[in-house]
Amino acid sequence: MLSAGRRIDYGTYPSRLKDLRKPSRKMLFAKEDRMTNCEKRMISPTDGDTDKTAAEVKRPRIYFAGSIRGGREDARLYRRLIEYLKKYGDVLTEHVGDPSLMSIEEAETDRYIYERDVSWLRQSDIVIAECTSPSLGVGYELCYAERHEKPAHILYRSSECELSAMLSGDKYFIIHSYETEQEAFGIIDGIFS
Ligand code: 6IA
Repeated sequence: MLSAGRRIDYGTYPSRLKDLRKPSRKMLFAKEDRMTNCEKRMISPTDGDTDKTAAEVKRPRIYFAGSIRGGREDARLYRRLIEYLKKYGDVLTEHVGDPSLMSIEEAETDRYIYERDVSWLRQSDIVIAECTSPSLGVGYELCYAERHEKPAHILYRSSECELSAMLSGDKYFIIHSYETEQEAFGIIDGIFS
């Protein structure tokens, strides 16, 4: 029994008592219920993972990058690539494939978008970028991936564009040229198998 007024030194006390300081699962889920989907994605990889099976925890976190302000011609293709990528992991950036993104996200500030996307980049296990439509943001994300040693794959249609030398000349990037969507799916199978 602890005597009244005695201080508990959690550093040396048995781990069962240390656990009293941790939030219960009920508290974690109550907190998650109040969060938006974006905020849920921003919590650290360990938070809230308590109830996940080993298989779920192991699923790679995929950061898919595709042009937004650089041009939305391929938005529907991005969506199909993202759907296909879900076979292999959790795609953190599903919004990149949303054809109505330009109107939905109008309320979000650029600083919010930048900080959220960089947080996802840090949490990701692999970056896959579709680079047919040139985009400053995608170039930035690829450079970030390299600096943080995330495997980074670039897919592009060589018949429609010429990749920047800053990408094609950088040996860090794994570059895949494709022409048809089926070929792109085959490349994704190859990346994850
Ligand atoms: O320079 P770009 O806009 O093309 O850059 C595209 C890349 O930056 C994508 O791979 C995204 O991960 C990221 N990015 C740029 N803008 C956004 C955004 N909202 N939302 C999420 N990710 C973004 C912009 C909305 C606005 C046009 C209304």
